[in-house]
Amino acid sequence: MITVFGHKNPDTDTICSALIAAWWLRETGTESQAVRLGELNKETAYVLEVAGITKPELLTEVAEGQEVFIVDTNNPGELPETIGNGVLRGIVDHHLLAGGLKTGVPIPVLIEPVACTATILIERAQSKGAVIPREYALMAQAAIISDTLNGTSPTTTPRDMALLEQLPAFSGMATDELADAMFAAKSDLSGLSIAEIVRADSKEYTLNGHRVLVCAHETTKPVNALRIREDIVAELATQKETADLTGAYFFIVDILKQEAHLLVPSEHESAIAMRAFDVMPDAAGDFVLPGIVSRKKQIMPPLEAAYATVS
Ligand SMILES: [Mn+2]
Repeated sequence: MITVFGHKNPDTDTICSALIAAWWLRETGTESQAVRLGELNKETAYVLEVAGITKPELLTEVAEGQEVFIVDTNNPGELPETIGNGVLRGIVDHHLLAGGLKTGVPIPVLIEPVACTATILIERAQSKGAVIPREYALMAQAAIISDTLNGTSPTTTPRDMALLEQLPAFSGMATDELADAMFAAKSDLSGLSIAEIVRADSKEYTLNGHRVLVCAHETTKPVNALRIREDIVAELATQKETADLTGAYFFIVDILKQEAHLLVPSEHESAIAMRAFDVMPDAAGDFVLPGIVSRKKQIMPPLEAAYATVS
């Protein structure tokens, strides 16, 4: 039995790709099951509901000798601390090679420069002649919509777009219709604590020896987050303190306007932001960054460059 999972703070690609990979492993004769490393966000919960798929079980630790297959990350920092107990059976991902994972034997590793892990998995299955079942087509379509912001993110490749055009024939749902519903679900902050909002789509990075938290809240209703701006800034300060981080950043990514609104908790982040994005803060101390929507492609490279000069 192979246990399949993606990264902590799971997003739609991580959950859907784990489910798709587990399905494909079963189709090819290997018993397998998808699990999750954290709570689902509202977008992902909506997608599973429409697909008619039960939420995967929560995995808190990897047991000694447990066979695992990893999707949508290859970074040990985004995996359970007990990952070393497991026997790694494969990786399918679309992120930078982080290093640090160890195996006792060679395993299949497939990391490709596309916008979404589900793209790689579905292409693989189709190349072996698979007809994608409705629910898996829908989850793949949703994962691509999520990771490409429905084709608008600069991470989008022709391979992702080709599937976005092809998958509705199998899922029975138009891409724009699915995207609108997903983004509405993701933009709804009701019932969430400030800590949940800040941590929902956050990743920790080590830049030139400095640990920083970079949160991306993708939304079609930026006003929902801007309304609680003060609380978010206070929560960033708390997270910095408790996790002993050098910096914490909260990017409100306006999917419709295609711009980011950056909230920061102190002078440190403000100075870094000015250097990284060559902008001045507004009256509230926030930064408006036109055209910035992708953490991977547009946020991390300039942040990394800015931290390169911080001792
Ligand atoms: Mn992904």
